[in-house]
Amino acid sequence: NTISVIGLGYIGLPTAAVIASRRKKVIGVDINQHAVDTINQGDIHIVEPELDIVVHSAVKEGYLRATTQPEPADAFLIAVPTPFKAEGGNEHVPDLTYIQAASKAIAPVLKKGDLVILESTSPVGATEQVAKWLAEARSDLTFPQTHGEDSDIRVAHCPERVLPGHVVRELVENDRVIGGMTAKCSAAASELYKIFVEGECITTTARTAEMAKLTENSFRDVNIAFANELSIICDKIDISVWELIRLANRHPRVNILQPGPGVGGHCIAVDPWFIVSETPDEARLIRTAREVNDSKPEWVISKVNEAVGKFLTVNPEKTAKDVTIACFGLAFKPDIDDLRESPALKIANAIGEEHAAKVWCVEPNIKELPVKTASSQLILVSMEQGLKADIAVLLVDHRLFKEHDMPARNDQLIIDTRGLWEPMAITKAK
Ligand code: SAJ
Repeated sequence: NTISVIGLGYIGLPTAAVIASRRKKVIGVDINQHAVDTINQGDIHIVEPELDIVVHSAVKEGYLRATTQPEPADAFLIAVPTPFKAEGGNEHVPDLTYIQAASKAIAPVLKKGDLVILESTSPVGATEQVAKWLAEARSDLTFPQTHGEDSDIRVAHCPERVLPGHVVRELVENDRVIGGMTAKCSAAASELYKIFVEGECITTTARTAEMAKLTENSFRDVNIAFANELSIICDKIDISVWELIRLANRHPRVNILQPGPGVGGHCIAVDPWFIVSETPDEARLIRTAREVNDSKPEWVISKVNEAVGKFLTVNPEKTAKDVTIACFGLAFKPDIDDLRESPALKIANAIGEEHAAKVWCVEPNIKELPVKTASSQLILVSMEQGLKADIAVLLVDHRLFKEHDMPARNDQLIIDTRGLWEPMAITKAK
């Protein structure tokens, strides 16, 4: 049996490699020639712990091969991005362009008996839409929406749920929700996942599986928004939010998450919008949570501006340009190198623009700043130099920062969005 994985990114590549490690023949397909070439050399084009070893041996042993053109296989796993787009006055409409392109690309090579699984996080109804696109392209085959259990092709949704940074382990250990368009579709998909999943495979309908994934990420978003809102309230009334959360979490039924500079990444800040876009009048809490989390970077930036003002009052001989500001962390979460959709990067860029001065950035997980997304005002500096800044802005709770205490200095202002160094957002006001 040959399995084809369409989309060799943060989800598709690890999935392809883990299946190949179980001695199954895997054909990876991606439109990015560079990614394909890199993988065929046994290397990887993304950063994810342990992934390099798994890909290297899968390619060397001949179980994994990448190509830009889909080839016949027995099962197809679609793992392409689903961003959102603005449309008709709505800012956050799911964009299924990549899923549509992937469906059209595999349609010509489908044959009777094949299984197609959509893994990409999708709005409710997307799996049925995939089946429709496939049917439009292949009138010689039958599909579940018209032929039910007797269809030639089986179609299912099985959302990925792995945590970036722990993908290789979570792919194997996590339970999987499998939503087939019919019971036979679910059974066929379960059989495939059992090749490598040690967690449970639980079957449901395609629509419920789609909603389950959106619900998981919305649950987290709403809970992070609660923590972020608390941090803003506490700052206003002079209470340490970190101590407060520690105390409240001593209650046996309370488990508050951690505030931060905002919510980043490509999942939690996106997926709740798929629910809001479908049911705008009903999804009130989910929408508000998104707005709370999306506005947190703005709040942190205003705190930095306040600190600059304070610093200049105490040091009237200086101008805004002389104030040195250091940002600790640029990634979207701790101990990864991923700067995409990162609130920390957004904040650092804004500081550079507003103060027209160089911003020192301490980011131990990267060697250079991406020219496309990082403002030219940002410069990477060592931890040691960062600690010398007039204003220190802690944005990501990287291991390195947890291990370093902030040396006590009374001429320095600290804005700690993660609660590592100081109990409140701004302390040490002189
Ligand atoms: N964050 C906080 N406070 C917290 C927890 C997280 O501010 O207490 C922030 C992080 O700093 C980051 C953002 O939220 O900016 C998201 O980080 P995350 O670690 O919560 O999640 P992701 O985006 O890396 O991965 C999530 C996971 N979903 C859930 O935990 C419900 C993962 O299992 C999904 O597979 C992934 O989304 C996805 O691909 O959908």
